[in-house]
Amino acid sequence: MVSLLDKNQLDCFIEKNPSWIIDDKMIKKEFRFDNFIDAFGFMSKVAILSEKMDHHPDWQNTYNKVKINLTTHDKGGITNNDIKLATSIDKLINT
Ligand code: H2B
Repeated sequence: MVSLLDKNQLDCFIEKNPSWIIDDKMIKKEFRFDNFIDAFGFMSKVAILSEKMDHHPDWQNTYNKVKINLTTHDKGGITNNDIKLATSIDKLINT
C-alpha cells in the first residue's frame, strides 16, 4: 500500500539517511561524479530501477551533477515509495 508518511516517519528516515533533505513535499539529494559519462551511467541505472519499481524521480543533470527530487505525484507528497527508491538509489552508489 502506498501512503503519505507522517512527520515521525520522515524524521526517522532522515536520521538514518542524513544525506537526503526534506523540502516541502519532496526528499532531495545531489549526487556528484567525476564527469558527465559517470553521471549519465548512474542515471541509466536509476532509470532501470525506477521502471522496475514503477516509481520515477524528478531530476536534473548538469555535466557531473545529478539532482534528484522524490515525491509521489499520485498522493501529493512523500510516501513509502519515495523512501524505498531513495534507499535503492543510495545502494547503487555504495555497491
Ligand atoms: N512516480 C512518482 N514519483 N510518482 C507517482 O505518483 C508515480 C510515479 N506514479 N510513477 C506512477 C508512475 C503511475 O503514474 C503509474 C500509472 O503507475
